[in-house]
Amino acid sequence: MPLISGKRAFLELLRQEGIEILFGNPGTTELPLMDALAVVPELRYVMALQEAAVLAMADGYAQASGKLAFVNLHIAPGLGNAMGMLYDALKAGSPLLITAGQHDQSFTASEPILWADLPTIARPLVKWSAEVHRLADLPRLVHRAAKTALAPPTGPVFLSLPADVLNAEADLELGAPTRVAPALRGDAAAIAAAAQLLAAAERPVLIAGDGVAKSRAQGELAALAELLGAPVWLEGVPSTASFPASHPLYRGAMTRAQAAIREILVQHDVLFSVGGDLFTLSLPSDVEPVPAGLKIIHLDTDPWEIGKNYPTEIGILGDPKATLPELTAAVASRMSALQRARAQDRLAATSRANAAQVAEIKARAAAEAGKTPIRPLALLNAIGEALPRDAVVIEETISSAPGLRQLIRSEDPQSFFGIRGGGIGWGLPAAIGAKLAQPARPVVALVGDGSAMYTCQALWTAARQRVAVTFVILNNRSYRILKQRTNALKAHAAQTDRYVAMDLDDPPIDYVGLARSLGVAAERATTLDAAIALLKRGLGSDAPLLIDVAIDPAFKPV
Ligand SMILES: Cc1ncc(C[n+]2csc(CCOP(=O)(O)OP(=O)(O)O)c2C)c(N)n1
Ligand SMILES: [Mg+2]
Repeated sequence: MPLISGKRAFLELLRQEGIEILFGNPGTTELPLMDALAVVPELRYVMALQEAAVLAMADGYAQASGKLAFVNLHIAPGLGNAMGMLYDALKAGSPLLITAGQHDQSFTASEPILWADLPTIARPLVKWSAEVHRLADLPRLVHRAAKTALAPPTGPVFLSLPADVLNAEADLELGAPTRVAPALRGDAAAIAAAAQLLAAAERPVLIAGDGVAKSRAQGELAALAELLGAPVWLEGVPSTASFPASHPLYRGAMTRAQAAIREILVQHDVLFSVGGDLFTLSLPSDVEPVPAGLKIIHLDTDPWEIGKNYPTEIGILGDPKATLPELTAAVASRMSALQRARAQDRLAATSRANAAQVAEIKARAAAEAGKTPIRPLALLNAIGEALPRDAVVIEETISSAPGLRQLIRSEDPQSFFGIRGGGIGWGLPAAIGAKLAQPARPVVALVGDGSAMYTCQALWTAARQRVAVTFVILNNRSYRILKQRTNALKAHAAQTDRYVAMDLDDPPIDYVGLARSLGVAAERATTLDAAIALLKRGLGSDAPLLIDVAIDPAFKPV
């Protein structure tokens, strides 16, 4: 073996692991890596100007590609800046290999500037967190990190890279990547028991979690849903298109309010969750969302999610795509002619309910289409009608979201990604990552004005890297969701009509000027027609475009 430096070995290990893009923001402790990159032009460095933007960009790339994404951050403050977006990536189960430069180990006892114990900072938000102490360990730890991020349930991992490890030279055996085969088929006895319960169910309901899109199991889930005539809800804060929105059994996203969840579930006798979080709630309530007597079956790649909150009759550890066909066949073989006839009745009834719901939302959107300022529902409807079939939508619309999962197409499993963790600022950079992952598809980001300001630096990266995303800012000049929620408290703010720290109108933020200053073309739209004309221009362009859409700031229920 010839001598190799740690920094060159590290880049070679990344190439072995299939990494093509490095998302990062450099500082002194990353200079060994930046130096090595000078002679490895095949690895593309995508720089973002704040670490929150770096991390969410890599998250969007990982989710939209299904592949491992690589991040390099600048020691303690860089990792700190990335933590909010790391939380979102953890909740989305994004396979990220996150690294940060660390000081030379001979030096850290003196507590030099920027130093902190990095693995301890990252640990609560990653699957595995470690520091590489010797060059000899580098190959083993990089391969372990990549393997761990991609092993089901997928998620972020963290490695701290001291400068002395990267600068050292050694005869190094680089080893090779390992992958845990993901298509785990669930336990046969449990599948048989689940089939028994589902075949006999009189009013079954299905929940499609993000795990369905991740395992590309939409078709397999649809086959079961059609056999059972069961409505399919997306999980409470869905970040993917886990069930095609055009399917007659599609019911949209489950709510986050206990009483509303209960209202849905009391209509059913068996609930089958495929990879869904039961339930992603928003505020405490005395109402128990799961009615007594509802039998729960749960299939998931993550044993933690099975029976996490509610006793579960049958818990199956397995991959949806690998497991559902066997389950569906077992259900089919157990259903009597009468049960099949009842399932067909349910299918027809649910299809009617679904069609009526979509028609009702579309009618409301049409009634609002002529109003000024632009109503969010009318905007969503117009965008939904204008988007091409192959569009990829990145969603962070916050209070403008109601109706979105009915009005915006989300068909194939890579057509839609939404903010999963709730830490805002994700959308702009995630859209850039998604477009880097899927360059052939048009990518549209729908982002609230408040959310956009957390990571607006990401626009510079879109310009710099020529990433043709169309950014639509839903600009109500406020944190409207917080006003809605404060108003609903029916207390001081509602009585005095004072909403502290929720307005973005004085001074108003000039998103057009902001985008242009970062190299991204931008226009403001105050009518629906202008917004849609600009959207079409963006979709047809090979450069990024930001559209600042003035939408209605009204927040009180009418
Ligand atoms: C990192 C982070 N900081 C603060 C919040 C609290 N928060 C939730 S929604 C919101 C306002 C969102 O405003 P905008 O994007 O304009 O959407 P709108 O409510 O107006 O529809 C804030 C500040 C959060 N969720 N995450
Ligand atoms: Mg807003």
